[in-house]
Amino acid sequence: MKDMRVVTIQDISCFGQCSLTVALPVISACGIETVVIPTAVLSTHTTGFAGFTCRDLGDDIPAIAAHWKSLGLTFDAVYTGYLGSEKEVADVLDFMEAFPCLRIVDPAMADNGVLYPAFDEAYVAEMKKLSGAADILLPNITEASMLTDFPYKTEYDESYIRELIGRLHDLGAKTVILTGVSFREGKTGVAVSENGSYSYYEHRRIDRSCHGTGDVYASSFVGALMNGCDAFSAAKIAAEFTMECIENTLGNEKHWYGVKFETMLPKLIGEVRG
Ligand code: PXL
Repeated sequence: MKDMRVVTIQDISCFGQCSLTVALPVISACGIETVVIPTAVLSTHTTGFAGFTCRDLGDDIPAIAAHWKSLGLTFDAVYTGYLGSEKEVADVLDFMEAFPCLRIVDPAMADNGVLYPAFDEAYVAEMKKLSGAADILLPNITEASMLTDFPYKTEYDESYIRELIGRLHDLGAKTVILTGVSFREGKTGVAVSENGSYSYYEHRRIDRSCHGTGDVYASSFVGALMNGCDAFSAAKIAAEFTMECIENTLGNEKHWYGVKFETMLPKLIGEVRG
């Protein structure tokens, strides 16, 4: 297989096992060259810590892009996660236009019905544009409802999920991987919609909400996809890997801020490279 090169654009939360400190090791472990654009440096992530520092690096995105253009760099995919501001979201869209390749967007802006602390309506409006430009969009149900102005529900049936996905396609997203879709007690799963076909992968549900699982999911999805998996297989591998990482963290109350994914990497490598 051809060597693959992915550029991932998101913040680096120095402590907290999320964004770049997850994406870089996970995608690299999958055998993929992983290039990064850190959009901000934070002392920790923003959910659950008070007093975190944040140095915005958004102004560097156009400068980095211009330098890379002069070097003639190309990428097989661009994968975006948590971004700090509307301006950054717009700059990321410009980046995608300057470097044509597969566009994988994790809106990374909300969960459990609420926006992350740093964001507001203006951010959601800008994220709608980036999400609409995605070849592959990986939202959870909260993000999907905010992106489509469709009511957020915690209890729903398949017609609600299909409607939500349809609205994401109307926004412009080509393939939609909707995470955290649960139709019955003790189970959750991921709905995959591409080229007019809908499929659903159901797996066990662990009743503990963990920070950073969205990043573990999206990064392992990218790692699998770049190894030649189709979207459904990559969605399934990522779901199992994320479950294993959560199980690996259970019982360790001090580890509330992220998931212990590191010791699970050999299993992921076996799945995607096996
Ligand atoms: O995991 C998503 C994420 C990434 N980066 C920062 C965050 C969060 C979620 O809260 O705060 C800075």
